Amino acid sequence: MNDVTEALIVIDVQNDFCPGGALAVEGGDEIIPRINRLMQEVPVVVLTQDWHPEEHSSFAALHGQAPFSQIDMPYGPQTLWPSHCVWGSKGAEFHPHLDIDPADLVIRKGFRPQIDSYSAFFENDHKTPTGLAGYLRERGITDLTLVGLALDFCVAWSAIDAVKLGFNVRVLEGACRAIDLGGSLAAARAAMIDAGVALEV
Ligand code: VGL
Ligand code: ZN
Repeated sequence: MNDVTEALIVIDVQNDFCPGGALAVEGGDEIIPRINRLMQEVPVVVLTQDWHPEEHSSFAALHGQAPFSQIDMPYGPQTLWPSHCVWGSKGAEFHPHLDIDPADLVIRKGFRPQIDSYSAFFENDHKTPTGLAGYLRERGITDLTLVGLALDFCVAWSAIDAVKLGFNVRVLEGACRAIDLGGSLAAARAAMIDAGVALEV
């Protein structure tokens, strides 16, 4: 019998999203002690890792454009980022204070050069699956708690996709930090509430 139905999804707690990193999120490292405690409490733990090839199409430098500008990709609008989480680099590693041992699964995303992947479930075309939903369903997981970086991008996109896939989803905002680019935090919070994500402290 399977009585384990809850999983903790820890989004992108990597060096490049923490202070000193290439796409640093303010206070990104402050959430780590709480996440480490949560990993002891929740029976199934999944970590995501943003994992880009050196020439990834979400990198501003590849397009000769300024970071944080936007372009149109075949799959829709795409924000251009400073180069970050290049696979094999220090910046792509999990933050050294994150206790990664309790993790059952590490899922990497964003490894295809031509498409970005904010969500832990689908790439930014909203169609190409990462395989995470199948993994969770096969293990009988119905309830997800999401934490990590960044609240207004990868956490929000993951949470909204998770609801669409039929999971009960809560986001612990106190265990997240946001990039907040041109109102993206307010927009992401509204979109999560609208989708049926429970926002908790
Ligand atoms: C993220 C921008 C680019 C995130 C990843 O983890 O929120 N944001 N790649
Ligand atoms: Zn990325």
